[in-house]
Amino acid sequence: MAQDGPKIDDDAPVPGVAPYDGPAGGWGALRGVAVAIKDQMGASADTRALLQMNQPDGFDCPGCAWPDPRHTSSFEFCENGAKAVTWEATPKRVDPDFFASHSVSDLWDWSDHRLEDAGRLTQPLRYDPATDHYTPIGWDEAMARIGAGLNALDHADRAEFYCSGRASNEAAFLYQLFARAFGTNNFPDCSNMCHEATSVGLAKSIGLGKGSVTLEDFDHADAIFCIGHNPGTNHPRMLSTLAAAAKRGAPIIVANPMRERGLERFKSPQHPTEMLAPGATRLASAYHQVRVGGDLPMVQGIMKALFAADAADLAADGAGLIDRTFIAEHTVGYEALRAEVEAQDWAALEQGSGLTRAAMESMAQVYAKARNVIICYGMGITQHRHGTQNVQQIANLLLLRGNFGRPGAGICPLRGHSNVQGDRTVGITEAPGEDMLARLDARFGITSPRKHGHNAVDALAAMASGEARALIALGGNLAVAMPDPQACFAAFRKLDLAVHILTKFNRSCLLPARETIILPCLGRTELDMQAGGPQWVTVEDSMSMVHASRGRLKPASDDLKSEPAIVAAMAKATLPASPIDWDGLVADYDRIRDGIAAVYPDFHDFNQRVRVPGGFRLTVGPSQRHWPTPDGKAHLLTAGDAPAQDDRLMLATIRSHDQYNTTIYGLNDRYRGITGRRDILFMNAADMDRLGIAHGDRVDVVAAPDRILAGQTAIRHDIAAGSVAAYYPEANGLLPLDAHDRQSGTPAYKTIPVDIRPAA
Ligand SMILES: Nc1nc2c(c(=O)[nH]1)N[C@H]1C(S)=C(S)[C@@H](COP(=O)(O)OP(=O)(O)OC[C@H]3O[C@@H](n4cnc5c(=O)[nH]c(N)nc54)[C@H](O)[C@@H]3O)O[C@H]1N2
Ligand SMILES: Nc1nc2c(c(=O)[nH]1)N[C@H]1C(S)=C(S)[C@@H](COP(=O)(O)OP(=O)(O)OC[C@H]3O[C@@H](n4cnc5c(=O)[nH]c(N)nc54)[C@H](O)[C@@H]3O)O[C@H]1N2
Ligand SMILES: [Mo]
Repeated sequence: MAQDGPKIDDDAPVPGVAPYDGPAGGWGALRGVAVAIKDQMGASADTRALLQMNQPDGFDCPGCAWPDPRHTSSFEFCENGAKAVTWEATPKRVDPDFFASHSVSDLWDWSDHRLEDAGRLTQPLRYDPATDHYTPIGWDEAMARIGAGLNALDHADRAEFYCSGRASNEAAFLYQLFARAFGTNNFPDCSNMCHEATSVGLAKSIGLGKGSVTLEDFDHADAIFCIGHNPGTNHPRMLSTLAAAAKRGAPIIVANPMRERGLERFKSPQHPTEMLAPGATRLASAYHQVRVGGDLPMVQGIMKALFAADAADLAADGAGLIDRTFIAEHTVGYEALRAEVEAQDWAALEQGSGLTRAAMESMAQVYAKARNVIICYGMGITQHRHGTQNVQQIANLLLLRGNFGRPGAGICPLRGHSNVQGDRTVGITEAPGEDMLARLDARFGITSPRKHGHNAVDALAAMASGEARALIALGGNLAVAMPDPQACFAAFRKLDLAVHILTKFNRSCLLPARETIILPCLGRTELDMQAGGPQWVTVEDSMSMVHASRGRLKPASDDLKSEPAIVAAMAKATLPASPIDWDGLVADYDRIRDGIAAVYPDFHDFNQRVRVPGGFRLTVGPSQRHWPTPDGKAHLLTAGDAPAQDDRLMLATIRSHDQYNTTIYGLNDRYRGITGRRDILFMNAADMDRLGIAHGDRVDVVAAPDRILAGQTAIRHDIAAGSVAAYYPEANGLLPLDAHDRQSGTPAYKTIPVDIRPAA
């Protein structure tokens, strides 16, 4: 029977560390919401916003990209969605007094939590190097300075246009139009740090870098695999879906180095009867603690066992376990894949994955027994040097039994930001196709650059070398989100122009360029009033559903603008001779949507179709067994070189339950038993014993002589041997900028070889 928490009873107590025995969800989640409301909204909380979340006529929750059930109007409760919303709808403000009393140097010493907790931005700001303070500036002057700064560049490619994944389709589309009209395809994007391995990997294997399943498919799956993601914290609404599958007896197979409560047990805060009953729904039917970075050999092991079972079945006059009709009709590459997998040696697969052969065989058995299988995965798969190969081996496993294009089967990458997928769909890409550019040019009368631009790693490298001189950031906290703060912070400080379009002040704003401007924008929850009346926006979830989002709250200040309005104002100030009617587009977002439809045929009749409650689904070829690859086939792809074995411990950076990426809501990580602190290094008991480290010892985590995360508290945790984990972003200094997946550029945030030694 699975053990439910770290076994630390024999150890001396460590402050803020105690096993968490409850299920995911449950009363703890309800208390979490109450705390978020009290901390952020105060006693006179206006909680109406929470009730409009994910309603057909409300706003899309900015918390994650998990889809909404299509045909319910009941309130979908989610603790972390509530945190995201209260964080945005808080009455706290950073106003001119705040910036008059705190210099940039003072604020540098504030924690990331304290910086954002100070409240919402209220007006445009400009950094004054003479006083080291931000001071208010009017919108017109801000725009004039941005226009002048961009026009002072000797080439458009010296500007980087970063996009974080909360921007709506409308904002993102205008943003790429502006950057391309200006003359560059430099689009570093948060997706580059996240699911780029999916975009690149799946595009080559099934022809489309997106998931193939819908939410309804989960009702028909005979088995679900959850590899490298932590839904209890990062996609809490997914737990209802998993619980429903578990209740009807579908096995849920987990592969994760850490025992995550949200994959083990769940009590739905949605159901009063469940809340009052003892116990909880058990989720994982089997939990395999793969070692950090061990997924590629694990999936190869599952395939090896499948091929062996297939051969045995054929020998016994069975029909075999491989879907040969599907393979013949729909795929290429079968023989090469089978040869590569069969050539693997079990001892190496066991060592690489940290799992026994029997464990991998049991996974293969569940996989082969189920008619329809969904495999879900997250950052535990993508954020590795072999992220693209990891993704492709998962696709291989599914293809071998034809698990695409029928109900209850398919691949399910769990996207991060609520519109990260949509932003890419509507043009935020450094490598645009010719068709799209031609249609963009025809519609808007511009000549887009054809030269491909920078992704996030390229952009930071260009900023560090001095090649890039300007950065415009539509949301996010790029300097903190990227690896290698040593290099990234310096790169930011070298810029001539930095513009941050944000709801909240963050550390990236504390790295001033020669000219630094902060533009405060409306958030998802707020009413967006333009010349043509109230506007709404659209987003695309993880399952390619496009739907509307309508904010209704009074904006945090009268001096905020919407993201589309800000982008249009920057464009007008930078490109006074532009043929584009920027004001017209912003007056009525239907016109932006008509533009999207003109450039992307899949958005035909966009304005009509998105007005249907629940929206519509974009074309996902692989869901219909249509493979938009050059040869029209799905590709079984070999992995090539295996991840290099490293005798050192492998560190993964992870999110706590109280954080949203670089936004730190609080210092607890409830499901992992951590309260009030983040200086934790999660370790395996055997590793600690071997290294002579006791529970609660202060240690330094050493990736290289100049890459040390000092003064962490090592704790015994239920994590795979050879693996350690620490929180992001604190641990980002351990990772150099060039440690990334060669094919997709995704930073290897979850394969950082380290040594642990007593704190200096
Ligand atoms: N509340 C909240 N919600 C969020 C976010 C947030 O920060 N807070 N972030 C959003 C974003 S942008 C994203 S991308 C998603 C992220 O959602 P997830 O993909 O769940 O992200 P992580 O917390 O980074 O890592 C998830 C899991 O990967 C496991 N893991 C680490 N290394 C490995 C490995 O080598 N192999 C395997 N199999 N597993 C491994 C960890 O133990 C952890 O359970 O969530 C989104 N939703
Ligand atoms: N070590 C390590 N590093 C990682 C990761 C990891 O797992 N480990 N994960 C990576 C991943 S998956 C991602 S996606 C990136 C995230 O990278 P980013 O997307 O750049 O970072 P966020 O922390 O999500 O951005 C937070 C800021 O967004 C602003 N914001 C919030 N809402 C809005 C809005 O509606 N509009 C605008 N304009 N601004 C808004 C707020 O001002 C806030 O300060 O980090 C990556 N970095
Ligand atoms: Mo992400």
